[in-house]
Amino acid sequence: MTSEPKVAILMGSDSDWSKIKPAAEALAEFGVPYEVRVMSAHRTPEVVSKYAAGASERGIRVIIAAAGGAAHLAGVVAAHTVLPVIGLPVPTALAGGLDSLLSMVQMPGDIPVATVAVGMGGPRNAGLLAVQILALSDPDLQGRLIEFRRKLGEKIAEKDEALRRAIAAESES
Ligand code: RP5
Repeated sequence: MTSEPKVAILMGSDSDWSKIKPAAEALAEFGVPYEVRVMSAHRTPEVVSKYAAGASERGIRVIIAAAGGAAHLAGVVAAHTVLPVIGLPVPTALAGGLDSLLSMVQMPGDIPVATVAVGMGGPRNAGLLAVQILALSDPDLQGRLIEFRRKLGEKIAEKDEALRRAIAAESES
């Protein structure tokens, strides 16, 4: 993106990207500038601490941190900044990513990480949650979120109607 990034999407490995891309797509949908970086709490700990400590000064307002397995990235990032950190657990071969989820969600008191779902809507929700945080101080963005929810309501109402019609047609035949 060309304008200064407001959200950072960090991931422990480039192998995570294909699984977390919907986070970036949600940010793009709302026109929020973001940057994407690969850095690891275990393989490149100095890079992570330096990045997290300097993120606020660079204009980053929310950090999304994705990792799988022994998923410490979000916690380590949160330890080095007071910016809100959204933890995005990456699915793995072990019980669908339960290892990632538990590694990320069980933070000790005082250092919060707002962890979203592993798989399913998790990556998209990470992006949307970042948008909602930014919208607290951006009325335009808030308006776009309200419009998004309105359209969502319409879509669900259409699906409700279509399903009820299909069931009624089935029972008549
Ligand atoms: C974690 O280890 C990464 O976030 C990734 O989910 C997992 C495996 O990484 P690779 O071995 O594929 O690089 O740190």
